[in-house]
Amino acid sequence: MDRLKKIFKEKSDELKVEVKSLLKEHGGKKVDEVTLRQVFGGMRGVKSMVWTASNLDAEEGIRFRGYNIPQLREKLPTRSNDNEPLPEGLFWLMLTGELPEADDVRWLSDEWERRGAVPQHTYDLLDSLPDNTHPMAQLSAAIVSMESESVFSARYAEGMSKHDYWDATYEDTMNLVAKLPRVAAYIYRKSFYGNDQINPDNRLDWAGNFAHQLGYDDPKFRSLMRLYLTIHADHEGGNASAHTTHLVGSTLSSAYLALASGMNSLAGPLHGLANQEVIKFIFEMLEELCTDDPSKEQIAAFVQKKLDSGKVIPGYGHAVLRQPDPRFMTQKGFAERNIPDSKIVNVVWNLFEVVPPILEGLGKVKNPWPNVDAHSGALLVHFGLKEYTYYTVLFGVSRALGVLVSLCWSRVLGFPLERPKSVTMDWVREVIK
Ligand code: CMX
Repeated sequence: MDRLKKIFKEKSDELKVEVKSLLKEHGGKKVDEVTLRQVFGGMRGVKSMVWTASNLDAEEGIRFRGYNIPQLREKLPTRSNDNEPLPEGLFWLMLTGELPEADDVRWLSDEWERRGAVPQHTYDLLDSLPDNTHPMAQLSAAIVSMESESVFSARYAEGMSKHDYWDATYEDTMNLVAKLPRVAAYIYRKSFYGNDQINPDNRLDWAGNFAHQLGYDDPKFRSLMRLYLTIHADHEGGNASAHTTHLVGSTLSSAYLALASGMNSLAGPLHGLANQEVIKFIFEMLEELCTDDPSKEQIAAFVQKKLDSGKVIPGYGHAVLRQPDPRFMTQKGFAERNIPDSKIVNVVWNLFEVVPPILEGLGKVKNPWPNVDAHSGALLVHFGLKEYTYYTVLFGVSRALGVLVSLCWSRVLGFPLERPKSVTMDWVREVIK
């Protein structure tokens, strides 16, 4: 048993005992009430699942196993000559609850490198798709095609005991996370660089190697990728990509099928696809105004025009957060430290000043502040990655870390099939009488 799996097993054995006795003694305790507004309104705030890896507070933002993003930047191991955290470290923390040592993270980088080979049929499948297939559809298809490698599905077919589900899911998780950067980079080079593929450089870490395979060897871009793939990894369990992965995984679908479903959910414009929509919005604005340095008045007028035409302002608002997203602020900090004079980044900062009062003025938007997607595209454009239809794939590679860790926890704790209750309009009419 490898060192990470061993720690995970020990931690989960402890938690299993706690959950069992907790449910025995307090299983009937009421923890929530649900209003009709919540039933009609996308189940906002309804407490309905346990998510070990992270927790989202409306005011404070995300904490991973209790650590906020500034603390992660301080405490997670980094690569020499870089200050940004390695996503390997966050994966370790989310899975075990313990901060890893530099040696643990090196081991994990090597382990993912060892497991990273992608089956030829996945490349063949990607090559067979029409050129206009959106990169997120390609990612989803590629992940489904790799299901042929699923340890869980193979062992299940052989009659695996339910006590071993967690082990097979851990193996699938490690293999899938290891393969994702290779597959994602392949999609990028195939879609935008005539299928001119770049071989992995196995001396690099998971994120650095991903940047390299995309074709970007600027050390600052690698640094950005380490930070980017860390901060997008998890946002508790209720967001659409996490919840979808959780729901599909609860049927005992393999990690491959569950993650592909989560990626399909991330691909919607109200969720992860907002990162492409933000930069599209900015490009449209710059083109219409014939400038790369619009004034705040010009930005305000353009934003108002979009709202008047019945559109949302992408990158703004959130279903839970009620403050500027710390993930936005973290990316802003990266830009301030590394590329303070970037024109496109300055447009994002001006939008940050202009958009919130306009949204507040509508009187209905619960959170007028920027979310994670408001900043990421401008950083990528600055480094030359301008193909914005690809942006959500980067988000997806990162999000895989959190949702797959949580799938491991769901399997080890033996969470059952998820099956909430729906109601009819007749029931609603009856209940309000
Ligand atoms: N621009 C314009 N209107 C907005 C808005 C925005 N950015 N955010 C919310 N609103 C509107 C809603 O459309 C809704 O209008 P109606 O009552 O006319 O339908 C009203 O304000 C109330 O919505 P809310 O309760 O504040 O927000 P929700 O929890 O329903 O939705 C979200 C949250 C993110 C879908 C919404 O803010 C939005 O559409 N934002 C733009 C898309 C975006 O950036 N998504 C990425 C989120 C982060 C992520 O998952 O990656």
